[in-house]
Amino acid sequence: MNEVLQHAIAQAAAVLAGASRVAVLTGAGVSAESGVATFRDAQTGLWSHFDAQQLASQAGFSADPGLVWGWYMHRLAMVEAAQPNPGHRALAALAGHVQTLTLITQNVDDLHERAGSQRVLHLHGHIGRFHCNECGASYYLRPEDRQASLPPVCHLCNGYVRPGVVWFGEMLPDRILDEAWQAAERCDVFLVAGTSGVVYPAAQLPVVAQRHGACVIDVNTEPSLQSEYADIVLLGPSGETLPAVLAALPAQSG
Ligand code: BJW
Ligand code: ZN
Repeated sequence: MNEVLQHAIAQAAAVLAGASRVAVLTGAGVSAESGVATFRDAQTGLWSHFDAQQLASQAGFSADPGLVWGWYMHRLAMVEAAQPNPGHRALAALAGHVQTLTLITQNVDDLHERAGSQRVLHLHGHIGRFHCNECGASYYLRPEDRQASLPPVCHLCNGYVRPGVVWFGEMLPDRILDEAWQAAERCDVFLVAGTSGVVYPAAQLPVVAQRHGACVIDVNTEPSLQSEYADIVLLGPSGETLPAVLAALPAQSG
């Protein structure tokens, strides 16, 4: 670990140790070390000819429901095979060091929960939940649906069943977004990890936090849109930098 990163880790630990309210926003990069492809890297192999932004949309689903269904089944299998990594575990443990920690994620996987985080605000939904695209009725996935060339059909309205995620152009779940917004407005420290920061309204949250006086920490393997304005930038994999921040917290904090 280089000196610049070590210094940034010490700075991050110092501000977290002095904070009562912490909000965390995670993105796909936090699950990358668990083997889940990041969103903008999700078009590997079989999927390399498709545009993820087009697949994750109502227009993409209408144009080719079987293609979009297959993409989600492929990604669901990837999530199910994955295990939480030290970054997820460090964030779960961080909750024990501060008075209030609000964990907000754009990820549709459940790796934060499996790492022990208690309540996770999923801005973009869940890849393992399903509902009818037309009438909203909930569905469980049957084993035979996984390999099917078309999505299952709703027995109430004949619409296609889709994953319970938020596509481009769709509204985020109201209450979850409100809660995330309030946490951003009220926190002392806003930690952003593993997100490119290109997707709104999630990308607005650290900006809101900083405008309300919070210290913004950005964790990413590459400079991101947040690192342009963050107060502290940790340039390195979250599975290494987040445990290092946790280890640098004074034992008596919280
Ligand atoms: C590591 C690492 C390691 C790698 N350690 N780091 C304002 C301005 C402009 C546009 C808009 C706006 N407001 C709304 C919009 C439109 C749109 C939008 O944002 N478009 C932009 C692309 C321009 N937003 C919406 O449509 C949202 N809805 C909405 O606003 O409704 C109201 C409305 C409707 C209509 C018109 C106007 C308003 C909905 C957004 C839903 C996003 N959904 C997706 C798909 C979910 C389902 C699925 O997974 O398939 O969510 S898109 C995709 O991007 C997914 C992700 O959650 C999201 C963010 O991606 P993320 O997590 O940042 O991943 P990557 O891959 O981009 O980045 C990974 C990062 O990790 C990289 O930086 C790496 O370097 C890093 N990394 N390894 C640390 N080990
Ligand atoms: Zn239906």
